[in-house]
Amino acid sequence: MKIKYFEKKQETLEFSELKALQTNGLKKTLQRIFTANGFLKNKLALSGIKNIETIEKIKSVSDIKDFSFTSKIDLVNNYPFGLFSRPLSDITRIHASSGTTGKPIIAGYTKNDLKIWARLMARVFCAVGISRRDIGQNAYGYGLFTGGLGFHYGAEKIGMTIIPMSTGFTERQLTMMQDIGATVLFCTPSYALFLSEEINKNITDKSKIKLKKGIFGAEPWSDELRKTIEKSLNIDAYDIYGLSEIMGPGVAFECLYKNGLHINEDNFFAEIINPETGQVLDDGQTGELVITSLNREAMPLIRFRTKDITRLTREKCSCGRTFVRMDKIKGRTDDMIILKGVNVFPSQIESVLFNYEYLEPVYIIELYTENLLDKINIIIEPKNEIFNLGENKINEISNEISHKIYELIGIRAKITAVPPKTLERSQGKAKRINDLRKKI
Ligand code: DLL
Repeated sequence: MKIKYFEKKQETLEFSELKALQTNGLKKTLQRIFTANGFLKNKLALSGIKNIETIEKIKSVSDIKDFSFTSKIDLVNNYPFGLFSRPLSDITRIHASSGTTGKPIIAGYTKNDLKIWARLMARVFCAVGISRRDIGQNAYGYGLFTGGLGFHYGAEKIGMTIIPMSTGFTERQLTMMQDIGATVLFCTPSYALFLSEEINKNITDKSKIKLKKGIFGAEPWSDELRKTIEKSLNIDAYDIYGLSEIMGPGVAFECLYKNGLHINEDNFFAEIINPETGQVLDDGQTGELVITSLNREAMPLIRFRTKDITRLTREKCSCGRTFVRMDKIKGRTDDMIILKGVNVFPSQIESVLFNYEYLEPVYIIELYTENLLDKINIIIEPKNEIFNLGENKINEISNEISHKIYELIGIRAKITAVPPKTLERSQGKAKRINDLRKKI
């Protein structure tokens, strides 16, 4: 495998060099927050940072474990600019996210923040072997969502040809893909899947599709979905992670080895905590990812609780990057389903369903109440050839799937099969859960 880096020195730092850099970044970040004199400064006071001298005394970035967390609710309560550490005149761009709670949050960037973001995205492209000779079809949404512009400026940084498609207009996506000859695709995994269905349905001469790779993220997706996308588009698919509060896409990324996502640790300090107690967990233990930004100017955040569930490993990666790796995100604490004491993430159900070749790779998890008990109904779409075999066959496969889910995950689920192409295909982040439970 040919390993490429955008910034080899930073991406392969020795552990001690990295820690020194992070400690320095943390101190600068705290000074920025302190000088800005806003909501976050008051929060720092609760963590014992009452003056500049206490910041100077910090010995190591891991001293941060005694600081209090920042949460999405802090951003919501201080909407729109309360967490900015710079005056509006220094802010070059605004992004926003409505997130899962529906309440908006605003993210601000200085000119320098945007420069760093483009560099970190350039690292992502180099890590998966994308170069200036590639043509990128960018089907992430352009606008307030960080996906479109985040990918766009990273692509320009390495000098590839970028097609700013944004999301939707699927027919036009296919036309441009063929006419311009896109070699790489950027979008959510669920949209990649939809595009692959449309390509296979509408384009008979597959030689017109030049795609080789795709970088997909912004929502949880299983390795089984990766395999499905790779097979149907005949490409290599890589995962990318990020969130508006911290920057956008490019916080963490997969390399050619597809063996966990490298966190851009010279810019972000990552911890895993027990989401219930807030206690820091060791590498290898699964919990909630907490991120501290080390270089952000406009909106630096200390110990931001992402609600994303993963674990970290420092085992050496064959690509030579020394940045810590996180597992593919298992799900969000918000999306965790608790049924009769069993904790389940949609991605676990997905990993069972997508093993069945006779199912379309789409599903909805419906939660409902029956006789005061929470129940789960998984809506699946068998492929045409199976669906047409009639009720007995549908019952047979439904029982088989229900049994497999019980065996692997430990929950008894009702399975409902609907005719092919019934379920909505997603163009952005897929909505997997439909919660019909009666709230008491
Ligand atoms: O989704 C940023 C992004 C754009 C990432 C394009 C990757 C590609 P938000 O809209 O603020 O930002 O949503 C952030 O999305 O906390 C996760 O729950 C989820 N998420 C993002 N990437 C992944 C991923 C963008 N690779 C929230 N796997 C995060 C699983 C992801 N979940």
